[in-house]
Amino acid sequence: EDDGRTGTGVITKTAPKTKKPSLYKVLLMNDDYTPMEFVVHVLQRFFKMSIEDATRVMLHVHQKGVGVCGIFTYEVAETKVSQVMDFAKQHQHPLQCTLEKA
Ligand code: TYC
Repeated sequence: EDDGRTGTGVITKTAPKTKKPSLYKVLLMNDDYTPMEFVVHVLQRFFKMSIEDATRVMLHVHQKGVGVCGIFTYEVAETKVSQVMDFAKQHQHPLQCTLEKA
């Protein structure tokens, strides 16, 4: 600050606030009924994965029970979860997708 009058004020510069947004993992859960091809399609459609990456992630979830589809800001992660859940529901598959703080 500077009082603009006497010219004796101390000038203090504060660093610009550049708060990094918190990141969230979008998780896919395994189940016994959703077809493997449907899960691969979901990963390609909503997470822009190649067929090779989508197949890898799908098989990981199938074998381990859960897997990470991607890491995003809260708003993007929440949108992905909604899109996947809506799409699964439309096709009457019990596929579950959730988010978790990274
Ligand atoms: N376990 C399912 C099957 O055998 C395939 C599957 C994989 C389902 C991943 C959900 O998130 C999932 N048809």
